[in-house]
Amino acid sequence: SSDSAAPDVNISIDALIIGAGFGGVHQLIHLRSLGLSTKIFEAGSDFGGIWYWNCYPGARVDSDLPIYQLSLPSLYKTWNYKEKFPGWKELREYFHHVDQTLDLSKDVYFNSRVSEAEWDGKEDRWVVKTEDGKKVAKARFLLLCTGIGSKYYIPDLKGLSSFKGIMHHTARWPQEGVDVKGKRVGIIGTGATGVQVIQELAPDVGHLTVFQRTPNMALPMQQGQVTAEMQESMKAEGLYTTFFKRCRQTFGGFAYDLIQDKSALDVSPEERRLLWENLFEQGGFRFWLANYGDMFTSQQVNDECYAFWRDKVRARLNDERMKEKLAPMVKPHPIGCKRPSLEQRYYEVYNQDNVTLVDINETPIDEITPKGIRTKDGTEYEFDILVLATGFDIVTGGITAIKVKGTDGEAIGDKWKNGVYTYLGMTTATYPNMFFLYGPQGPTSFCNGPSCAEMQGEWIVNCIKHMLDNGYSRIEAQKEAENKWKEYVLSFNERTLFPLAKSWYMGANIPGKPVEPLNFTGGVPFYNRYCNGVVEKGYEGFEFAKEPVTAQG
Ligand code: NA7
Repeated sequence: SSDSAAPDVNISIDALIIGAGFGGVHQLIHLRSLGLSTKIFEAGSDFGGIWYWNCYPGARVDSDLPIYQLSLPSLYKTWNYKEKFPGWKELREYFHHVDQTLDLSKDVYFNSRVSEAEWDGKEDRWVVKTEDGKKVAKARFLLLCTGIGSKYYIPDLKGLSSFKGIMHHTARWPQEGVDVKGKRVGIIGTGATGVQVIQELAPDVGHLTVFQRTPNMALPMQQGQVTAEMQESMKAEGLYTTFFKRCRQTFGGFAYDLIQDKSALDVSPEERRLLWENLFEQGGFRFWLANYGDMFTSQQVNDECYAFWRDKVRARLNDERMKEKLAPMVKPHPIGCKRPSLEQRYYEVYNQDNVTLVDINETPIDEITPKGIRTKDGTEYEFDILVLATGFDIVTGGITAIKVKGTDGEAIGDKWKNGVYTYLGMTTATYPNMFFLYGPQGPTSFCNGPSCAEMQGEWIVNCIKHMLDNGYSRIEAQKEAENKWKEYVLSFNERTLFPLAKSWYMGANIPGKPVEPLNFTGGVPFYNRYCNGVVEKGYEGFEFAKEPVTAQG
């Protein structure tokens, strides 16, 4: 018999981490080194974070070798990737390597989705509970390492539950896979995920119908196989440490950087063109994050970048209608201001006879039927499988999905209902001893994941060390400090073209979500300098205490 009132696990520890992806794993490793008793509650049944959940066909990281890994020598010295841009299976193997090397599993509770956390001001402790009521942790520090994509989003489409075929959101793709061979497949969404699924499935399916709302300005990935020998010789030459260091100096935390010392318009059209050809040839995010920086601030430069991209794409398409749908003559939004996907054979898919592209601006989806999708013009498309690649309540959704209650008992989702407030993108006022990695108002969404997890993670670990060294039991961000940070985030963003695109960067992908910049768009070096400056000024904007407030009163 089960007693639902008594939790199976009831622990009292120094630090509780939510999430076992890059952020959570980094925190576990380093908080353990500080001598803190630390545990992770992870919703999935394995390590990997987004690479646990995102196991849809073609799921793959957009960061190229060797930077998509932690920079700890004990980890990278004993690990080699097989692909330049590794897929989800290889990334899971990487996490198993990290686990085996550093013996992490013993501190992780899997299948443990956290539903609430409450601050206990009498003891300066967080009380954290899992959804099933089976686990409770009392911890001095709470680390939210829930990533940007832990809360997936399904639009409220009429008749959705009536569909009789197989239907999955990409973030909940069955771990064992789905047989698509020869099937009629429909897919809604052409974001980073949609592009990957479409190019992966197209060769195998019977017929593929893509429902597109906004064309993705996808860039050439230039995928490749990589050998262990090549990686070992890079390590022997000390190149890995150079790469890891470089990632902290560049706008996007990648090994390449924006050109900031001149405008694209300062050089001749020929010189610009040569650079762009080169960026395309090298692939990855280079056309986005190694381009002229004023692509993000000048419409004229952005127009030229768009025209270059558009002509490249059109040259790969046979059909005039497809050209106009996938790479319109008139730019629908500034290029680079919605997240570009990296593609391998995406555009060639649309030259296949068994592929249909439905522009839902032209013919909106009317309803989901038992057999498929009916559009407003009366056409019914029939499917065996329906794929929802409709994205996430991104950046904030993973945090607000948990009922985190701070000093005034307010849930964080309520505090952020009309807009996000954080200090440095890592803390928020009235939530003492709570830190988040990869959260809103940080540089995360333009940043190579592990680089960002390490930069923010180290700042947090050093902050906690500062508290231990000084005998503090509590740290709290001040309201004025978070207001100032918000102004800073807004002022950077206002100087860019980002507000002109209806994107998840602006919270605009979820109906009803406040439209505001969810990221710090000043880039990694600015961000690091600011955060380090706060430390140099004695943790300016934070208040510390040595005992619980109530005990003092
Ligand atoms: P995204 O980038 O948010 O893409 C979601 C896609 O779904 C996008 O093409 C949307 O069109 C489309 N969408 C969303 N709602 C609807 C409705 N109601 N009807 C039709 N189409 C819709 O999510 P991804 O999973 O691709 O990528 C998420 C990020 O995770 C990625 O950028 C990486 O950083 C990692 P829209 O463009 O809004 O017109």
